[in-house]
Amino acid sequence: MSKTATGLAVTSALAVGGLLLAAVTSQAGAAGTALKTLAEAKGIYFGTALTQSNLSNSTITAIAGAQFDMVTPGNEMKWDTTEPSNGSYNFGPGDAIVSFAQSHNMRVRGHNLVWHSQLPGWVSSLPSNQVQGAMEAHITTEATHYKGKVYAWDVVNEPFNEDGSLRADAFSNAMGSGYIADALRTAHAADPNAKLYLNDYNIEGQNAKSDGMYKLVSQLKAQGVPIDGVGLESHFIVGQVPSSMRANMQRFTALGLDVAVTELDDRMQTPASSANLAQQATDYAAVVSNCLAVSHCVGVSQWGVGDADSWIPGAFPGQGAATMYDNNYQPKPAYNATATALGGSTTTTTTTTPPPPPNSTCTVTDSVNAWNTGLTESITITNTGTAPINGWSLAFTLAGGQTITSAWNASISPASGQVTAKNVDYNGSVAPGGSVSFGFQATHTGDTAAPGDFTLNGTRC
Ligand code: G2I
Repeated sequence: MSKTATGLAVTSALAVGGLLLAAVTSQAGAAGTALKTLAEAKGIYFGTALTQSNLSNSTITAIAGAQFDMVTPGNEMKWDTTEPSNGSYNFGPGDAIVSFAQSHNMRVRGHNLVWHSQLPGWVSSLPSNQVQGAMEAHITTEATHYKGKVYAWDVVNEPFNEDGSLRADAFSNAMGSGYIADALRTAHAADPNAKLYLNDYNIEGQNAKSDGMYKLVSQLKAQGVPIDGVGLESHFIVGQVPSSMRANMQRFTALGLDVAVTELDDRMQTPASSANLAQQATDYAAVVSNCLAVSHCVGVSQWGVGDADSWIPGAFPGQGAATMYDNNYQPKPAYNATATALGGSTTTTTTTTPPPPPNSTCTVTDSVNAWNTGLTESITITNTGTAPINGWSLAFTLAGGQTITSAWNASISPASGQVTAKNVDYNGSVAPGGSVSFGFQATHTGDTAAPGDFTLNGTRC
C-alpha cells in the first residue's frame, strides 16, 4: 500500500451578489480531526478492537465510529466462540461486530483462525491424525463465512516461543511446523482476496522471537506460500517501545510483506502518574511514526477503545491505563500525541465557508474552537438576497460524537445529529446585506469538524 498525502487547503475569492467573500475549506489534517481521517490522509488505517459487549455501550461505540476505521473482534472470531464443538459453528457474535463495522464504514481484521489459546477442549483432545482435518475444516468454514467481509485474517496467531522456536500446541504437535503453510493455503483457498497474516507479540523489536518469525516468513515467501503480512501486536510497557522497531518492520517489508501494528496498548502501574502518561504519549507517537516511516506498514490498531474496556487490568493486576482514553473515555495525552504524529493538532480554530450554490440568497461562515473534549462554534448567516429575512431556521448536521450543551442567540434542537437553529425573539429579522450571529458549546469525542452544509428556511446556503 502506498501512502499518499491528501491534506488539502483551498482558498479562493468568490464574488457573490456584489460582495467579495473569502472561502476556506476545512483542512484534512487540521486540528481536532478524527484519528481515522488523519491516518487515511497518510495512507494508513487506525483501528480498534471491539467485543460484542462493547457494542451495547454507546460511549464506546460513539468513539469507535468517530475515531477508527478498522475493527478487530476482541474474542468473537476465535475458535472457542466460532466452533465450540466439532462441526457446530456459531458466527452470531462475529457477525455482530462485522455489521457494526459495515454500518460505520470500517473494515475488519479477522482475528483469528488458528491459535493455541481460546481453543475449545475438543480440538486438543483429538487424536493427532485428526487435527489437520479439523483445522482445515475450521479455517475453510470460517473464512468462507466471512469471505469478502474481512480485510485481513490473522491466520495463525502467536506461533512462537520467546526464544524463536515454534510453540508446542495441538497443531505443531500433530503436524510439525508445516501446519502454518497448510493453514495459510487453506485460508487463501477460502477467501483469495483477504490479506493473510501471522500475528505475534514481543516481535516488535529485533530479538530472538522476531528472528524466528523472520526466518519462517522468509521460507514461506520463498516457497510461494500465500502470506501477505506480519502483525506486530505491540502490547507495550510504558517506556519500553523497542528502538529497533522501525528497522524490524523494514526487514519484514523488504521481503515483500505488509506489516501492521495490530493490538497496541502501553501499560503502567495504576493509578497512572502524569510522568507515565507523558511517557505513554511519547510511546504512542513513536509507534505511529514508525508505521508512517515504513512504506508497507498498512495501519495501527489499538487493543480496545479505552482504559475501562482494556484487557490489561484483568490480566495484570495493579496495571492499566494502557490506551488513549481514560476510564471515563476522555482522551489522554497519548491521544493528542497520536493525532500530532499523524499530522494533526488538537487545539485550534477552523473556519469553514463552503462556496454557496449559484443564486443563493445566503452565506454562512462558521468557526470552531476545540479543546480535548469540548468545542465552541460561532455561526454567522448573511442575507445575500434582495428581500429581508423575517424569521430564520438554519438546518445543519453535527459531526458524530458532538452534543450541544448550550447555545446563544438561537434555540437549537435536537442536541446532536441533524439539528435546526431557530432565531430567538430579538434576532429574527435580517435585512438584505445584513448578518446575524449565534453559537453553541458542545462536547465531542474527537471529531471536531464544523458542519459543511447549511440550509436556511429550506434553501441551501
Ligand atoms: O491477551 C491479549 C491479546 C493478546 N493477543 C491475542 C488477543 O486475542 C488477546 O486478546 C485477549 C482478549 O482481549 C481478552 O478478552 O485474549 C484474552 C484471552 O486470551 C481475552 O480474555 C478472555 C478471558 O481470559 C476469559 O476469561 C474470557 O472468558 O476473554 C474471555 C471472553 O471475555
